[in-house]
Amino acid sequence: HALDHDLRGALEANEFHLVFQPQVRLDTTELTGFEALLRWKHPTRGLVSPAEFIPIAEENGLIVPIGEWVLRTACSSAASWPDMTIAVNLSPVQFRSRGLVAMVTSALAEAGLPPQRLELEVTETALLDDSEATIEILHQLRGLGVRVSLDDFGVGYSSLSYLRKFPFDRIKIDRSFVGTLGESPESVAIVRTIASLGSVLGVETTAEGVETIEQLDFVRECGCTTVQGYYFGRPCPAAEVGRTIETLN
Ligand code: G
Ligand code: G
Ligand code: MN
Ligand code: NA
Repeated sequence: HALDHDLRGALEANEFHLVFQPQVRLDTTELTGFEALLRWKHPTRGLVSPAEFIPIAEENGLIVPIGEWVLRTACSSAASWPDMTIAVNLSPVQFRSRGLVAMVTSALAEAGLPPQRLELEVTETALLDDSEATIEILHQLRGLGVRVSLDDFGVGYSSLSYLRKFPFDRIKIDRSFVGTLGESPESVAIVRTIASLGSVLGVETTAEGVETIEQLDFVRECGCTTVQGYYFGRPCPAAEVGRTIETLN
């Protein structure tokens, strides 16, 4: 794969950057923090979507150093913001690499970021294989004081059993459900049910991909606690975070 070859030099060549998407509380419409999302500016192809290059980086193992760069960069950016959380995605492959907990500890220390301000997003594919070992690492991460959320909830296989195996701080409802609320009674029922599940379990629920006022009103009425989506803001470069904070507060 051509991208495989090009990815190998991308970190060194400084071709990655992060963008940050706001997350907003539904009861007060206060900004609670941002999710860091990775972008790769390829020298000839231009922006390549993470949906395209992350699977390749997972395959060739580069996701480990790239993921470390993401975490360190995100923590150091967030350290200069007001008291808000920074959410960072972790690949399942990073859980299988040695030294994840030590790396997170060091990233927090180096950035001077209090652990409570870091939230790690894990998809259930991370928990699929070797789940005992992964759950143990999640407990160690939680032991550092960081928050842990279950990302893309509802699109995998046995989501519900993971809620019993580990006390996640947050469930992020996959944007495919929110995006189809207008045409799918199934999506309506699923979003309602996940929001109630979160409220019964005492776990925060974030509705992802909220783009319209109708979707916003619906997920609020369902009892979701936070939203993330184009309605409140697209992912923006670090330099624009300050303005986003001013606009939303
Ligand atoms: O930002 P965008 O919608 O293009 O992201 C596409 C996918 O890439 C999403 O599933 C998102 O979780 C994933 N992604 C974005 N940034 C990162 C990252 O830093 N690490 C990992 N592992 N996945 C990421
Ligand atoms: O899978 P994960 O939740 O980590 O990734 C979030 C992805 O969703 C990012 O790629 C981001 O660009 C995308 N995203 C965020 N908000 C919206 C939205 O309102 N609509 C759509 N279509 N995509 C969104
Ligand atoms: Mn995510
Ligand atoms: Na998601």
